[in-house]
Amino acid sequence: METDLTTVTDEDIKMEIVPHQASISFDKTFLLYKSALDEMMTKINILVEEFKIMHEYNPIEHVSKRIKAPKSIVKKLQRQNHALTIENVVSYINDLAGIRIVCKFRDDIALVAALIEAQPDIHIMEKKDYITNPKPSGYQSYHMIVTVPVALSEGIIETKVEIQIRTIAMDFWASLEHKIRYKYEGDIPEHIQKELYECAQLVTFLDERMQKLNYEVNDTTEVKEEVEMDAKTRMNELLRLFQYR
Ligand code: 0O2
Repeated sequence: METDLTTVTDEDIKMEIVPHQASISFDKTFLLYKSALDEMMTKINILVEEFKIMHEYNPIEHVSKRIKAPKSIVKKLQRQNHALTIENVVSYINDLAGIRIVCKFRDDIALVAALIEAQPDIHIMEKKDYITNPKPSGYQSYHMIVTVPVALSEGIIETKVEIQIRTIAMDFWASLEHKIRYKYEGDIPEHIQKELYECAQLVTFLDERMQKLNYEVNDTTEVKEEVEMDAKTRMNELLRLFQYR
């Protein structure tokens, strides 16, 4: 039996779903996604710690996680013309569990994405490169939809997580644009859209300049020698691949 979510409010989706006796329990579904976030965060933290020890450098500035707000879940399903059921939430909402990784420099994004991709138990479902191809709004970010195994009593459940990777400057732009979009309920006046688009171009300019400056002040030869010395490790393979630093 499918769960009818038509009466769901943004106040408390849970209170609305539970009385309909879901075939997939609401509590269990959200436990699954929360656990997937925890699993993914642990993996990212280990990668960062390992990278710091090996290369005395942390490509990640900060990481945040969130479970999508009920109101946004309902809006997205309605926009996609899907019935408001918990089954459709699981099938069609790819970003129910979301992680945002903010990096210092533009080149760090490819490095972090490759480190995640190299995890043997992470399955990559989809990649969207809005850095090479920014959205018409000017939005820049690298998106991955992955599945991460979550061990429940009945077995392993591969659970979807959306990972957004971007620079500090891209994140600054996206958070302000998001606020503006919300204020105008998606219908941003044309002159503000234009201003935002120009700011996005400044973000690209700033990221490129900062990246260049970073290359200039860091001695890259030391890292290259280190990479060649320990060519067998996966991490250094990745460093070579992305010509890091
Ligand atoms: P919220 O409130 O951030 O959660 P999919 O998720 O793949 O099924 P979609 O929407 O085509 O469908 O995916 P896409 O384009 O990869 O965008 C997913 C998320 O990226 C959005 O989630 C935003 O977080 C972010 N995003 C995409 N475009 C923009 C943009 O122009 N400006 C800003 N600030 N963020 C953007 P939601 O669900 O739209 O919103």
